Amino acid sequence: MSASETDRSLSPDVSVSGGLPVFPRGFFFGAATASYQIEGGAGEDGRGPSIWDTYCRRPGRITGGASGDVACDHYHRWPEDIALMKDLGLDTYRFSIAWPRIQPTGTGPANTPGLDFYDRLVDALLDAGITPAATLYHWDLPQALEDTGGWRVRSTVDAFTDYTRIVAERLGDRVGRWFTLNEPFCTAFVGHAIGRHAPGTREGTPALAAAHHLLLAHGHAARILKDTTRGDVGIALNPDRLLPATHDPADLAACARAETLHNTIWLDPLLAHRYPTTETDTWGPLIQDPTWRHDGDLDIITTPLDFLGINYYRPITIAHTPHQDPDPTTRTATDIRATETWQDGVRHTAMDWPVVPSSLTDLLTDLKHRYPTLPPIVITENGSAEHGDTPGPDGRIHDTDRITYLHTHLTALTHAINNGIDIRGYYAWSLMDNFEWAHGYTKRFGLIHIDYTTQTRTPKDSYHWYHHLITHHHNTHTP
Ligand code: IFM
Repeated sequence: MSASETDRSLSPDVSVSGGLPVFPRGFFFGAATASYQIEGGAGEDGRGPSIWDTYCRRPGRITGGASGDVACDHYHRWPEDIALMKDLGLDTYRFSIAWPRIQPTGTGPANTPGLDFYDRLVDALLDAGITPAATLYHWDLPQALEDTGGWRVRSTVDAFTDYTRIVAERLGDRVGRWFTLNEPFCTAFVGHAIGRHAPGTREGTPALAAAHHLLLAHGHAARILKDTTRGDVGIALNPDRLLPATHDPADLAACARAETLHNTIWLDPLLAHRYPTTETDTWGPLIQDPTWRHDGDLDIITTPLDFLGINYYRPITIAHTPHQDPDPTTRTATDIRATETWQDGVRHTAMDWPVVPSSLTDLLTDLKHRYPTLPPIVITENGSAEHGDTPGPDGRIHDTDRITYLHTHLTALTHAINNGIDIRGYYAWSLMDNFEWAHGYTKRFGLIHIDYTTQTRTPKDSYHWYHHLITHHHNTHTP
């Protein structure tokens, strides 16, 4: 780990100085990306197809018919990208490893050129003084595993365990921080119930089985990483701050069901060795015979975490609605008589997401109350997609809305630290504009602008602001 990360004795005395939020000594700053969103090089060096390659080819699924075939061409331009990270002053960089580069069909021997790519990346990050932080799974499942049942079946847990061993053996001496999975909520429910992400299906019980297998895969991987590598181990979840649309009992009950779907189905097994007692209320017949849960699974899932990663963007307001599908046996896992509604009176980003920084403080404070065993927190993603994010006549990108978003959310984080929550670091999403899943390239989250025609990288004003914040932080704590 970099020198700035070695002192873990965080002082609770946090304040604001010179207009910038001030963080405790030892707090680290990073930026995050994910393999399919930036790498490109889709057919190179033996990489196999992933479910996202398949999904992107289905007509009408991705805005503009886009795919991650080329994306930001990071697979070839990574030296330039690391130079930009170094100039930015990052303490740490969170990237994800593409499973289909390591095992093109999801099982079998390692594909050496794929491993070599991440080996070079990790070494170059360390040379630049940046701690590598690797996510094992950010949604690009090898297509061959989907063909045999994907996350719905237990054999995919075994495959993930083998994949973890391969990566741990090659990179385990140098990666400083591991994330097993990114946002399993999205994999299980956006992928298998809403159908807006790969594999793009609308299922009921199988989506719940996928949720369980993801947790189990996490537990097995966490054990391997803890036993065989030098890095800290965690998972990146996206727990949501859910607010009832009104105080009407129907909206309150809908919000409670959404809590199970978004939050407790993940957090209860991980942190409290239990499944939520509200599952039957939420899913009815879909959950009543969970044959995919075996004795002993919770013991594996509850493997202690060195930290919990939290991806946070916005609060979600929930209102009661009737079921979309009246037949309980065919309804999807997200058809729980609850729907997201528009939040009036606040700014919305280009994703139409409400901007409410205080809900980050509230979310973290609430988690601490609910889970006394809450491990140290790392904010693994936070940022905003904004309109008009293109170079002006002066060649610069004056993304003041993004700066305000980052500034206010980082300030909200200092409030959570002041509330006694142990928060160790922050990764901005994202280092650069990239492939925003079903939105294709139409939503830009980056600190660095990408011209997708020329692949020119242009740091936005938010990049310079973040550089200033990081420099200020390190200067504040220089002995
Ligand atoms: O781009 C995504 C990322 O892959 C996962 N978390 C949310 C981001 C913004 O939608």
